Amino acid sequence: MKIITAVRALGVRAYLQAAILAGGLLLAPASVSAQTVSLLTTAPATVGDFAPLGADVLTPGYYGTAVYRVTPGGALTAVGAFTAERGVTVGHDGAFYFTTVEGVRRFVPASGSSSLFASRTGVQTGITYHPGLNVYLVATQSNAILQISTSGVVSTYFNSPVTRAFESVNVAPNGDLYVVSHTGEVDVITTTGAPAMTPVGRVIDGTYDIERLGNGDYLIAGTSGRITRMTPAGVQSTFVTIPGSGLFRMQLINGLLYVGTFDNRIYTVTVPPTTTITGVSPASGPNGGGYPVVITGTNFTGATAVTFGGVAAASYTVNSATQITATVPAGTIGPVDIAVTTPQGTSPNTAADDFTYAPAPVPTLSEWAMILFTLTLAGGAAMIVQRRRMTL
Ligand SMILES: [Ca+2]
Ligand SMILES: [Ca+2]
Repeated sequence: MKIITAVRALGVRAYLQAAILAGGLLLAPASVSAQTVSLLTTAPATVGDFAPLGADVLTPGYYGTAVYRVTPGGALTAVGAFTAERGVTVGHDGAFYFTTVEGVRRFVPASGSSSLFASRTGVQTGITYHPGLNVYLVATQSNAILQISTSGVVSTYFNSPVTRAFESVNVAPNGDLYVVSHTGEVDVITTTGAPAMTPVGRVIDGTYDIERLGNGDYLIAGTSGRITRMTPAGVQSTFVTIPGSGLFRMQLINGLLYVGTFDNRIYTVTVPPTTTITGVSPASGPNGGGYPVVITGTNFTGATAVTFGGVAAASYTVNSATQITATVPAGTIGPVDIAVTTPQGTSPNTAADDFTYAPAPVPTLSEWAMILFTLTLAGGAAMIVQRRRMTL
């Protein structure tokens, strides 16, 4: 197995700094950002997208005469004798659904049998099953995204108001769609109510596929061989470059990014750990700030920023990879989102990172009683002083 390791410039610097600090001991810091690219196998044909089958993956031979099953060790076997196209997804019934020139074909690996599930030409590109909508969504390399019911009825789900060549459609954890066009545009389409599209950004590359990291950043496969990382705000960087003649489809499966190239190779790429917030204690406090809160989560090592509603924490200490103590900055009354930024990215916005600024505290009834008692004592003392003065 050929191993190529791509270490980003940031990772090299951090590694060297750690080596110098350690007095020459080669200790890699936990914050090193690097993707390891490994050649898994070479297929008889260019392969399309990937779907998990236990620890293995299934992938269509694009214009080949079979679909392939590949083990984690790279052993490849032909398992379905039909001509598939680019897309595959695990379906509502656990079977596999492939796009083909004649429509969507349902395949059951255990029996090796396949049948035409939905007859429709022009659905050669990406397919995904949306559990919330209980339909299959199919890109058409045009402005349209089709939906297919679980009984195989095809209709239009969405038509873009601007020119697109939708190539790969995928479902985010919140149920929204993230879509890439062959011409590089990345869009989010909301699925609650009437679908509505918001552009995220565009890569200058031919593009067949998109994926999403745990922190919400997108990975876009380019025909140049480059995988571009794009934040939800559209900021781009190079994630990794794969050798060979350009990238076709890719899929995150079992913590690895499976990538197919036009020269029939299948690579796996490691993905960075995700920074997430799982809890904040206390989850509310006075809006004046200046007190500590404990933030728990994952992969906090090397944190470079902690923010409350976009405002930097007054100070913070990374106690461990899973805990940060931050001093709350002043804010306006109401809820805000806490975010932690590390070399792996910024934590995604979830309910677990919510913090509420409350009004400055007013004394409780018992506190009022204490204040009254203190004032009475002070008043009494003042009267005694006065009397003594009068008697002198
Ligand atoms: Ca994919
Ligand atoms: Ca939140």
